[in-house]
Amino acid sequence: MLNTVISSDLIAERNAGHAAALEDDYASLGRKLERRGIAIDEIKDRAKGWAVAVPSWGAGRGGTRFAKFPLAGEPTNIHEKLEDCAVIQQLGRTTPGVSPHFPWDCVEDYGALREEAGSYGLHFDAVNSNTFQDQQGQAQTYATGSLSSTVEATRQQAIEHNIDCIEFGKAIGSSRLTVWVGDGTNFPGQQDLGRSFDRYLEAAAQVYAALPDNWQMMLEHKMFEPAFYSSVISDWGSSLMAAQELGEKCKCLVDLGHHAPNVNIEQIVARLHRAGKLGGFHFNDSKYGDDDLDSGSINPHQLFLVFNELAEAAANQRDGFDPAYMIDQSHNVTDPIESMLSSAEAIAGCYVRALLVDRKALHHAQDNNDVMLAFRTLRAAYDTDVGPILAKARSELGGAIDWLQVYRDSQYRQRKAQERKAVGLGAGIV
Ligand SMILES: [Mn+2]
Repeated sequence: MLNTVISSDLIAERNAGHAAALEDDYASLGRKLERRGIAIDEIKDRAKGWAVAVPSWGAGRGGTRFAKFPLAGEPTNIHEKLEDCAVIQQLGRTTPGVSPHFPWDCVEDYGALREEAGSYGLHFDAVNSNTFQDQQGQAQTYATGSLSSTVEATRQQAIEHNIDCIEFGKAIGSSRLTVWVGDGTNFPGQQDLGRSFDRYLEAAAQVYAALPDNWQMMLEHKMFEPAFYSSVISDWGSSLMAAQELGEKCKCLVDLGHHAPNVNIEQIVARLHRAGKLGGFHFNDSKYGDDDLDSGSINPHQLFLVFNELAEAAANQRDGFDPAYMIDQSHNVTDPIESMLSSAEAIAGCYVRALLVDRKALHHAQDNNDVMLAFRTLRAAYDTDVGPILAKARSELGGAIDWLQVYRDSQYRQRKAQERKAVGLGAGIV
């Protein structure tokens, strides 16, 4: 029996109030799709199988380097984060995976933590290492670099931390390690751009060597921040070079916010797939830089185009095509549970829209250089309101048709504000 955090009766009761309208909308959309040769139930069933992981750190309020405004009742440890992730999964039914972060989520007993997640119907996804900040009592500082540090002892400390993360991950049932380093420089001349990459590769190879056979190492690139002149793994080119050099089990992770403005991310996705190196995603959205805004809140069309490339990739698979999908965003002004439910829905919506693309017609138009027909074929899928498909999939899995209504009616956050200890003020964004 699963530990349900939100009353199943409340979900069923609220769903009953929306059932007739949903059936009407679903039937109407079904007729529309049928005219396009698409069986709506098949799409809905695929939506039911879709999943995107949530980050444990996303359950708390984010912040900027200026300030963080805490939320009453936000989680203060991994156990409370899991409880919040359980709410997201119970209402939305697309987020059974939780991606932990170490040392933030370190515990004494990882076997027990795995069971705790399982009691909510959750499992652990990729584990994330942290060599971008110093911890209490740490021997070496990461102030001027970690895996690429000029100091041998610092590189060694960063290697050992990543290997520890693999061990924690093994105990909680994970099989992927995501490595993002904040290494870089703020001044021209501060470090040699070539030699810092060499040092990174040499250290990362030692982490790679510790990977179990069935594991994958995902390299996350980021153009800037915390370094503002140069970053060691700054772009998909550096990431691909490193992944190719490290070996077969190493792939690239695409965080949507970690590119220069206006970069064609969907093309990067296609290129990485071509190289057999598309490891996974961190979904979020941005307007100016790495703003870590909610997925699909600014540019839903770009998100759809990424999923269109993923649909093409799935149809033209290369060795080991199995990207890890995860949300990675900073919820500075919303309740993180609401943001992640909204984001998971936006992401699933783009996945479903990509399934609706008439690929035969698209490829035919492309091959014949019928530009407008190719564009309109793609746009027809994007313009389709897939809300009824997502709501139907959710409700059939026991989730909430109107998750925002049920969440607010449950008074979950207000209850947690009474039970949980207050979070301190401070800055912090990842
Ligand atoms: Mn990320």
